[in-house]
Amino acid sequence: MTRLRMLTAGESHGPALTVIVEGLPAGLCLEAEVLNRALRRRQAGYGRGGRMKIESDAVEFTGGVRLGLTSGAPVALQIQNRDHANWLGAMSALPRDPEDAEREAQLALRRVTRVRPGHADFAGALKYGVDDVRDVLERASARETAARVAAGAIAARLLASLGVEVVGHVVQIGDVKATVEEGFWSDWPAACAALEASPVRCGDGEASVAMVAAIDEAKRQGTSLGGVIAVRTTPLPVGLGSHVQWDRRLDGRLAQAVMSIPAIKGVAIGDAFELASRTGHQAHDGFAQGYARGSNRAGGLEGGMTNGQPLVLLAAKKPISTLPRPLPAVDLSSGEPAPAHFERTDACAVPAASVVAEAMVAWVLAEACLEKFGGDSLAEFMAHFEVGQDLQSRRLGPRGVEERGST
Ligand code: EPS
Repeated sequence: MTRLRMLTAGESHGPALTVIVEGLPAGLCLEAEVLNRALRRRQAGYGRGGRMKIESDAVEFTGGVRLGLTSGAPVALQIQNRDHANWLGAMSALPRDPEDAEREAQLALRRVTRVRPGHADFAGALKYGVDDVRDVLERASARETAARVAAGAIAARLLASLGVEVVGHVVQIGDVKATVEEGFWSDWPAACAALEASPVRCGDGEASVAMVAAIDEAKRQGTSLGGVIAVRTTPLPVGLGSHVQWDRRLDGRLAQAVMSIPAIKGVAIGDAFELASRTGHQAHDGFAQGYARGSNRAGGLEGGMTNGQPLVLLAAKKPISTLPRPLPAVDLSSGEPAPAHFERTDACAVPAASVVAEAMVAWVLAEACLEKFGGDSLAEFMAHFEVGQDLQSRRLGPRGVEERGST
């Protein structure tokens, strides 16, 4: 059993999203406002649709936190769906009542049978044997990622106690590519502030403007845009993950977590696909001076373990498949051709997805840190971390620590 577990529940237009996080040490400071800040960042980003004008995501702790601190018990929280008020009849847990004409009318209004290509609708309806695709789409909706961002913010809190920070940002929307030089990260707080100030969470001001224009154009055309997300951390402790077994390798675990975000179709670590066409001499990060490296092409991972460099992960997000100008599809109730279902959508959710990817990376890293350092209380966890750092420092000597940089 993994040390840290997360379960989410809830439908997009149901009463609330629920999250349970189990395995946290006791004594971790958790304030709702810290999680709410992360939720607001997920709601923002140019290109979001009508739903985000209705919601004002905020958590309510219902277990595991007392007087602002974790107790070691499972942390449970809820995020209300404000839009649920408009879906009371259609999303009620009560059994159908054929005599309730008003509710039957609401159910008919919200019934979906025209499947959206690219979404879970077709496969989900066949797999679960449902006539109303709403049974599938309500849970497949990217609304679920609000729950993950809340859990990720808890993970980030744990990482912060070790001096580790994680941030997600956007490096491409449609065909507009950003240029973010390595020097951008030399001042971490300034870099993060620049990302928050961009309407699309992009570190390249010129590209941000072009991305906004591209989103406007996509909206005009009734279509949507995808893009490329990057997640970056401050230097990580050496040795998170392991080379000894396939399911302990951190690169695989990170890829699984990030690939599980709706619409993410590819994950790359470091220079990844570019490495494929380079020679070995051009692909690896030589020890330039003592333990110092002149580059980070490996993206901070070697042999499935962190190597003390910042983690750099990229993720490709396909355009949202709910389209104002619908794709040709099929009506499952008749088998006849019909345009895909459309209610409303986001022209571009790449900035939001970068916040979700940040949450998932923070989650996997927190899990790996808990695995390596253990501890039932935060004090114990931090003490184990200090001992580990101390042992590694003694092994490398003062020069090694200086050259490798400390976390
Ligand atoms: C989302 C909530 C959804 C969409 C979007 C993401 O709200 P609704 O379905 O009420 O419009 O805005 O999800 C999708 C477009 C999708 O295809 O899943 C959210 O909270 O992020």
